[in-house]
Amino acid sequence: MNRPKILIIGAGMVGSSSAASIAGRRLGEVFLYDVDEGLCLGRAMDINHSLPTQGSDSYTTGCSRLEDAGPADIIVITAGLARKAGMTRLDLLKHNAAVIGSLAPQLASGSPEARVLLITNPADVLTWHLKNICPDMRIFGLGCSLDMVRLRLSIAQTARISVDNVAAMVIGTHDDNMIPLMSHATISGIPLVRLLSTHEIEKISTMTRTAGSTIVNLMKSHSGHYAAGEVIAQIVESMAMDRGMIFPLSTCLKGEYGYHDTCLALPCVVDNTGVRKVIELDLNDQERASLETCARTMKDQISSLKDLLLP
Ligand code: 2OP
Repeated sequence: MNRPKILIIGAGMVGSSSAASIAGRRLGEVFLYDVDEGLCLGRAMDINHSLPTQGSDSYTTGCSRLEDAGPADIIVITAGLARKAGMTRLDLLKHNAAVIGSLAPQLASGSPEARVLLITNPADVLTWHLKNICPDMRIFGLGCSLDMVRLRLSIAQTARISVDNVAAMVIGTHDDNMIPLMSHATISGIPLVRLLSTHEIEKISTMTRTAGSTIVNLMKSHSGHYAAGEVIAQIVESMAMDRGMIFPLSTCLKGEYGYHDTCLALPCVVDNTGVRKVIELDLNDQERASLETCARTMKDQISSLKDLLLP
């Protein structure tokens, strides 16, 4: 990809944090779209003012009409309501499904070749929704990528080891059912189970699952955005620079792990084609059962979505 055009949809906190991090990493030409013209123009100006200190000339252009951005190589969708205290991600489904549905035709006609990363919650079922409307587009969701970073951090802090030496994976769905794969986590190749106690490992797993809700409950009317922005920028970097990094993105499965016509977060190799491959892990019986719980939850969410979409 030659200096890709990266379109961020939604200039809220997650969208603008992502745009700032993508521009700071010099990944391409950034467009920040929002229906609120003042918001996207102001955020773009603020982001651009930060770039000289980072040696970056990946300028951000604010736009309130999607057509002004032109065809994009990479699209990040953050538009929609964010979670507030007391809300589940599913509470957002009705409103955000309508937002995604209204964007879909313009994305399909304006940027049919784009790799589309969907962030808006509930992200797994909305990934299914968008892929269902635009089956020929390369669409995937954030999945458990943010949760994976939270897990790595928690392991590093507990073991008092640099996070650079921690490898860990979270799969399933970006909700309370997510599966931190503690049996697969390693520190410099040494299985975590040999370095930390069962109690410590259970505590890390719980902290990972509850981190997003903890932030929302602390801030009441806001959810986290700094970490999401950085993780999104890293995924975009893997596409823009063809790095082949591995993230647990949510993709619509075609038989992987035995599932069809549903979206689950599983380890994906991300390169300039988008998701090159879903990696099949050897799961133990408990992990397999937990993945089945995620799959059942997704099935219910897809049914709820279909009911909502009935005329
Ligand atoms: C998070 O996990 C709100 O889903 C978002 O922080």
